[in-house]
Amino acid sequence: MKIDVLTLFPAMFAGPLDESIVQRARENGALDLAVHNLRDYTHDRHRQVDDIPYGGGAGMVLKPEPIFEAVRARAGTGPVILLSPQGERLTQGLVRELAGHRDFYLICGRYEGVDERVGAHLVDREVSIGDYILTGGELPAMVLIDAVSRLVAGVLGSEESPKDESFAVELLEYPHYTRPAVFEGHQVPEVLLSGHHAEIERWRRAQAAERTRRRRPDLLDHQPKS
Ligand code: 4FV
Repeated sequence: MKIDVLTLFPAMFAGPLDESIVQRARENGALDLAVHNLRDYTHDRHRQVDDIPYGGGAGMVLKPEPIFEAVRARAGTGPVILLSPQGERLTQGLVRELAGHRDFYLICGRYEGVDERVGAHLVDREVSIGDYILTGGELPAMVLIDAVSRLVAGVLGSEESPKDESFAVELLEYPHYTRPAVFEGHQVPEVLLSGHHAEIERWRRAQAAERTRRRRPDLLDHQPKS
């Protein structure tokens, strides 16, 4: 999986994507991450990437030219994605879809946002990680990269399994427990110590459904009526 990222702050990607699972995926070639500096696609001596908004108002807007030039210089053919609060919400379903591509290109906004012609004439999708305003699209891009990389073949080792986790069946996950069986007087549910795998499976499904009903009833709206 090849992922390209266009950003004004390439250094932000050093660190979060250099540890644990994502780092291992980059080392074993399952994931090829290329971070591009937007300023490298400017040609004036001030390396200008933003300008004042037409129609007035506070803040600055990222100019279209460097972004169009950067994307047009890419090698990949996968979807071009702009991270923005105006985008479709990132869900495990969308993560699964993106993990099916051989490559994709992420654009990180900054300041008040990017010129509207980027969304209208350059990108395939706009994606939001949630209804709140961040200082930039870099953290959303890292969230998306982390979520997608887990589903890329050869990324998760045996100790991690994307098999029956939350949202795979659009339900919240069942409770997890590990040793000790009693901690500060709090006992692990007997059924999990029973070794009866069918009963454990039944208990886990019931817990996942109950927890979803209580905490995220909205998720049940999307469930296919059985
Ligand atoms: C965001 C989000 C987000 C908006 C203005 C960057 C900021 C600044 N991106 N999901 N929520 N972006 O807040 O994706 O340009």
